Amino acid sequence: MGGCTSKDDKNAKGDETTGKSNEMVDAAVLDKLESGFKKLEASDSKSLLKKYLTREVFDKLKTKKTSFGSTLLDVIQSGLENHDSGIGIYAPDAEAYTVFADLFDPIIEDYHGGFKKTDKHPPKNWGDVSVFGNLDPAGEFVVSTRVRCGRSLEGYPFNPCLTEEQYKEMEQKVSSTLSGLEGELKGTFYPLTGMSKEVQQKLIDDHFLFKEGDRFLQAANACRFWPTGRGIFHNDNKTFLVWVNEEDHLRIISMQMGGDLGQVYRRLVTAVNDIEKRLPFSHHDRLGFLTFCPTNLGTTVRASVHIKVPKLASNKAKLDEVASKFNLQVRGTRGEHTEAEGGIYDISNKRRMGLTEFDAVKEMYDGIAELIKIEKEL
Ligand code: ADP
Ligand code: DAR
Repeated sequence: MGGCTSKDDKNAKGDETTGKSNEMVDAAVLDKLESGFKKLEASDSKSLLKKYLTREVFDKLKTKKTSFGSTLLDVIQSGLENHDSGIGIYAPDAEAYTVFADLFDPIIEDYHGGFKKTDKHPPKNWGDVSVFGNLDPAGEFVVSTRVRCGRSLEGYPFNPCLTEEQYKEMEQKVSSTLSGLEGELKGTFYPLTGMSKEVQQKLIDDHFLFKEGDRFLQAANACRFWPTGRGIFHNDNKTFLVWVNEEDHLRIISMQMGGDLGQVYRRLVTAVNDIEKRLPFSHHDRLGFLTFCPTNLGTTVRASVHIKVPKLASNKAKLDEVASKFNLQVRGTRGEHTEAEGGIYDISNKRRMGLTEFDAVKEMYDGIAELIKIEKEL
């Protein structure tokens, strides 16, 4: 149940200055919220939604709406339907971060290692791109390296509030912009509409394309009109890719086999700087670059390796414990909410806010180097 209305209705629905709708939250939404809240409270969910959605916060926020018409239900329905969520909330539009700040701020502080509601994310800073070398020159542990960031197009809300027309408009805007990229970044846009299931599955299996039917995104109303407006741009050797309208408007990705984080990082920085000259991105003075999920705000950067550390991984709890000491997050081979296949783990920086792009990648670089050192000593 998406509460969003198109921006054009904003004048009828919301106040231009406060960004809040003066329309009441309807009874059906309030009923759904109340029953979902009670079920979550009674569950053994470990989500940050459960941890921070107290009865007091719930009662304070349940009658609020953004100028897009987004309600608390639009924010929390994924976590209400998936008690195994890690986080459980998404922002249906950028204003939600302000209107529902009493819930977003403690979750942001918890996830990003202490980014308080009074903190301000630092300006974009890619740092000295020559600093990072190869994490594993001998190729003993690291299978492949990837660095990605998310970007939202200015003037468009997030998935739950997008109209079918907007999806088509964004796809057209992005694909024509990316067609102007030169050199190593030169490539082709492939719409998901019309892509054969075989080609799609091969791209997913090779870790180039996002998986389909993510239940967390579906429950967040992020998959409406699928596959309209969705697609992937990539260069010939698939070391530079851009996802269009999966979870975020854009995921800009650099990746290659082996452990040369320096080359991967330099490629990403060149690409983002180039695209940024052609497309205006949504940026918030305090939260940094805006994304659908609060875990990706700020730098939006996730730098990861596909890595085999068989001794450390013989005890998964130990691997998680050691990784978290270096602010690293362990995922399965196919990414979030998946298991390792053939002993390959996706390990990346966890923090994305309250530090620069350079710092986020350095945290991964230093942490992975430590993991490899520990693995060698076992
Ligand atoms: P993200 O949110 O960064 O896109 P996901 O967890 O959704 O991450 O993973 C997206 C895809 O990227 C998955 O197929 C995953 O296997 C792949 N991936 C992540 N890191 C690497 C890596 N270092 N090498 C190869 N593929 C990777
Ligand atoms: N389904 C969400 C995912 C949280 C972080 N990952 C993102 N945004 N892809 C959860 O709460 O588990």
